[in-house]
Amino acid sequence: MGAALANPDKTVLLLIGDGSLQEVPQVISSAIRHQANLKMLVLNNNGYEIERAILDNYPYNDIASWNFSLMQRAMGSSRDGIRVTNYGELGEAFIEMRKDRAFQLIEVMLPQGDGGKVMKEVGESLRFD
Ligand SMILES: Cc1ncc(C[n+]2csc(CCOP(=O)(O)OP(=O)(O)O)c2C)c(N)n1
Ligand SMILES: [Mg+2]
Repeated sequence: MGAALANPDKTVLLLIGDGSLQEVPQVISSAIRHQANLKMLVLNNNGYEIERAILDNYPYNDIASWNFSLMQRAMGSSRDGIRVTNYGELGEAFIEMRKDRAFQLIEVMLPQGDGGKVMKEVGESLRFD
C-alpha cells in the first residue's frame, strides 16, 4: 500500500493470503479512498495453510469464510472485485485489471491443503513436537 502511494506512476501488485487480509481488511478501503494504483491478489485457501503445514488439524487455523471479492464494492469502489477459480478466469482478470490504474481486487480460489512440496518441507522443519 505504501509502495503504491509512494509510486503513483507505477502499478503495484500485492499478493496476500486470506488469513492475513482478515487481520487488515481496512487496507482495501484505504487503497480505494486514496486511489492507490494497486492490484490486490487475494490467495484464498480457506485458512492459515502455512500454520497447518507446521501443526495440522488445529481449529485455530480455521477462519471465517469471507467473500473478499464483494468487499471491493462494500468499501467504496464503483466496480466489482473479481473472483477466479481457474487459470482461464485468472488470465481474463489480468487483462481486465491492466485496462486502467484503478484499485482492483482479484480473489483467487485455491484448494485447502494444496500448499505443495516446499511448504510441506518448510512446515515439517519448523515442527518442534
Ligand atoms: C501481523 C501478524 N499477525 C499474525 C501473524 C501470524 N501468522 C503467521 S502466518 C499466519 C496466517 C497466514 O494465513 P494466510 O494469509 O491465509 O496464508 P496461507 O499460509 O494460507 O497462504 C498468521 C496469522 C503474523 N505473521 N503477522
Ligand atoms: Mg490462507
